[in-house]
Order: sequence, then structure tokens, then C-alpha cells
Amino acid sequence: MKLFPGNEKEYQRRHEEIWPELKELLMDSGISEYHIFLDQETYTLFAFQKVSGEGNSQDLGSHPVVQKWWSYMADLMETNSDNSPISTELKEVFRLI
Ligand code: RM4
Repeated sequence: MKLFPGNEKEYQRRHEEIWPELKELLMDSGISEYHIFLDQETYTLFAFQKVSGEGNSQDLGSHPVVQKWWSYMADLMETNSDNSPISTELKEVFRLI
């Protein structure tokens, strides 16, 4: 995902105050760990999730809470016309578990 420059603090603040209903939805959807990292030079956001199934947070776009959250976050980051974050699936090239 991509942050608009100058929004780092606000992005982190909003996530520190994540809505309980969104947190509950993410965890109930099988996401046991969710980390987002920021490349402070390119404003690229890298999200990593441990999931119990095949889906991830970006597959929850039909849920009203996620739609409301995406709309809330849209002023800080690059989004599609439906306010979903523009994101790119990355290819895993190494795994040590
Ligand atoms: C991110 C983005 C993701 C959402 C997390 C909680 O900024 O909106 O789609 O899953 O927040």
C-alpha cells in the first residue's frame, strides 16, 4: 500500500486507535497476527498477516465495517475508486519456518 507523504503520524495514530469492531472482525476472520511496516523513504506500506485460512484483510471489502474504515483512511493513502487501498500482492521468495 502507499501513504501520501506527511501522513505517517496520523496513519500510525489511527491504527493505534483501531476500532474494536474492526479488530474483532479481523481476528474472527482468522487473522491471528497483523503487522504493517512503513518504508519512510518511499511511503510504501508493507502488511504481513498470519492467517488460518486462504483469505486476508483485503478480502473483507464487502463488510460494512471495512468499507467505513477504508473511507476513513482514504485521505491518508492511495486508494481505488471504492476507497480500498491500492495494494500489490508480493511473491514470496524465501521462507524459514
Ligand atoms: C490499513 C488498510 C487495511 C486494513 C488495516 C487495518 O490501513 O486500511 O485494508 O486492513 O488498515
